[in-house]
Amino acid sequence: MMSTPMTDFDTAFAEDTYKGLTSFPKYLLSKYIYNEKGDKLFQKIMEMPEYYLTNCEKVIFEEHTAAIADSFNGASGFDIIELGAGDGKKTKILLRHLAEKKYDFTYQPVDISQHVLDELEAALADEIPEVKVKTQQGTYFKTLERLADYNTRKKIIMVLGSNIGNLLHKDAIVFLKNIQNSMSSDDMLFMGFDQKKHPQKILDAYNDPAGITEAFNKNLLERINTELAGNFNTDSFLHWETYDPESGTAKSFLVSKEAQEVYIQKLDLKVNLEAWETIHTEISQKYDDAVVKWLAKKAGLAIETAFSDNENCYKNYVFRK
Ligand code: AVJ
Repeated sequence: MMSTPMTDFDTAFAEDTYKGLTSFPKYLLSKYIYNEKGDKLFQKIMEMPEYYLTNCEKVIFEEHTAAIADSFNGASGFDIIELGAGDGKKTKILLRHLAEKKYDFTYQPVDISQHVLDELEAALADEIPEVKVKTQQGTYFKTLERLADYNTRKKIIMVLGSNIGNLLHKDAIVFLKNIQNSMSSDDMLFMGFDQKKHPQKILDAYNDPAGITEAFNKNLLERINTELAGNFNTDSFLHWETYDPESGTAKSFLVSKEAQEVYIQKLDLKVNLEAWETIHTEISQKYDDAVVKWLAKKAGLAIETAFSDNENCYKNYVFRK
């Protein structure tokens, strides 16, 4: 007899997990990696030598600080709205310059977590007290809508870290369109896109020998265990990374090393995995100018200029409506 599928879920995490593990092929959504432990593991990833993205973007900020500030064209004052600010390490380089040159601006980091914002605000008050900070707690798009309503100054919307790379192109276009909607003709979008490069360098960034990325990926299973009362044995899964140089898509998988049955109590769900069956967990898209131009166009945006490191490893693009 077929068991009745569950239809009422307590949380989006429960619902998305149910959907992903009853699909074929199986998948889980990478956004759920980021609980407290996932955040810490991502911090560690950003410090690994293999994870070149963070350093490349930092180099761009260091080497092109003045040119980036100039590109904002903000003589009559502007507000920097940063979506997903984190610890603001890279942004601080720019903020310091803007403060020194006495630009008339505010810095408005947006994050879902008030805790993250409080820490960032305290750090900025300590390190660059001249910067006017106005934290914005909330989801990206609710906040952007709110700001579009009452903010009359020029907005520079910043999204760093190639965070867009977790989205399939069709979802990236929706993401960009949402931002575009909140922009007036004077506003700008400043956004980081990791670039196509030697495939081995990409594979190494997502498959470090210390196993930090593996732990990060497996945190999805641990989160199911703790929040949904699952009994995944994380040792029975391999972390596996692929990169397709044609599409520019890096993909993370958890591969079941053996046939197994997992039970997730809060979903009342038995999950059967064959030996070597996969659970797809994350994409990390790599781009080139043509693809970025195409995505932007689809979203009603145009590339104004771009900043890059010497090896074109990573690029920050400036878009206008
Ligand atoms: C935060 C989405 C930019 O895909 O490069 C790092 C997340 N995953 N290592 C990325 C991540 C595995 C990261 N982003």
